[in-house]
Amino acid sequence: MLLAAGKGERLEPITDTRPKPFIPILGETLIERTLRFVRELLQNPDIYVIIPDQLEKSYEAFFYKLNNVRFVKQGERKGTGGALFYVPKFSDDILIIYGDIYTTKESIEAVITQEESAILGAEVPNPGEYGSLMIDEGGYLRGIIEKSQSPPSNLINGGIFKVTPDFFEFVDKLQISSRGEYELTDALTNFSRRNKVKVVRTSAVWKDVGRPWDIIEVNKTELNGIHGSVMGNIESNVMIKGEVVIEEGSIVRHGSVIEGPVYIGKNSSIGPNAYIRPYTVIGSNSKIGSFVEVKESVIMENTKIPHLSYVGDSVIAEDVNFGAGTLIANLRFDERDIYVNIKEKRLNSGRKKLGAIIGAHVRTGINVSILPGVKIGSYARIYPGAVVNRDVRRGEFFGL
Ligand code: TTP
Repeated sequence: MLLAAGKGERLEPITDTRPKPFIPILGETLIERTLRFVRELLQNPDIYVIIPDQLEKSYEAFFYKLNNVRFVKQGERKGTGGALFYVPKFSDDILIIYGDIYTTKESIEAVITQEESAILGAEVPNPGEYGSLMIDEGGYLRGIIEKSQSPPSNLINGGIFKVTPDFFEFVDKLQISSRGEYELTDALTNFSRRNKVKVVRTSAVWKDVGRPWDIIEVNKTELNGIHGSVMGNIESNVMIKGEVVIEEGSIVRHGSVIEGPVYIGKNSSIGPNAYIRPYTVIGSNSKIGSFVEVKESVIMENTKIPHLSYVGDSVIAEDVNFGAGTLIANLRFDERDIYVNIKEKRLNSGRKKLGAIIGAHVRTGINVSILPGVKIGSYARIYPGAVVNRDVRRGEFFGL
């Protein structure tokens, strides 16, 4: 059972046009990657994907492309526990996975292969920011404490659980929490008082993809594991160094330099004379044109950056078009950490290098400059020559 009905507000403007689990991880999406692991680990599982009740057209297009899954719409009851009110009752064990978790296949396997109910405990340096796990001497769950100043362990709720069908009795009894949601973790805490829930510890890579720069980081992790393979067409006088994947139908035109690890999706065009630096992911049907430099960025499908641009440490959603000479700054003069506005708060990204977060269908005119940590809402238009020094709202015409 995959939970995919969250709002993903912290990931806006990227989640304005795509559900959070459809964040690209190289050529796949987060949810496709998890589904692939589950199908490799279990024989013919029944897979339920919990999706929002009201689906925008752009969301429908993503969800309904998933094959061999059953969709369950989450009605009005909010929260991770709220999602479970809408699923049918089962008589088998149930594996529940949050749709926004990036981890290894081995972490999922470690939960699945437990004889008894189990929860993944992910080791993180900052457990107080998550639901931290109270664990007894035998290694069993005693409870989950949300966002505690003195977390009981450095293991947190890893968003992967295996439970017996009677877990749903505890879901049915859920009360609304102080933050106005029905919390799956409350049901688990109550379930763990009557049932043994093994804590499966993992120190493997684990991340909930919640903030825009997480998109860069999880892709970076994935890129560290790739083996180069070139299926596309490479013109003469192109230099490719390190591990670079270039999918079918793509072309790298003469004079371009690609320094891996880099992933280039299907039917994209690079160059002539483009410079693609490490930890770049370019989606399918995109174009990176002449004298364009891209570094440590995730550029989604159908996006065109055709002439004379610099893109560093940025996330650019689908169907964006940059005017010639659009430049993204990724470093402050004082070299301090870059902050980003997230749900009305200014959050430290922890990165000294961070460019822009640009929503789908944005158009920039020629010679636009975009400052570090800026978010540009989907469908916005940026007037030629503008200096984008603040966040731009969805559909706004900036710089006139
Ligand atoms: P969260 O990350 O807690 O919530 P969210 O996805 O709404 O993100 P944000 O805080 O940025 O708005 O959700 C954890 C997982 O549970 C995630 O995969 C989405 C899923 N979920 C539901 O299916 N239904 C819900 O009502 C909520 C809140 C989350």
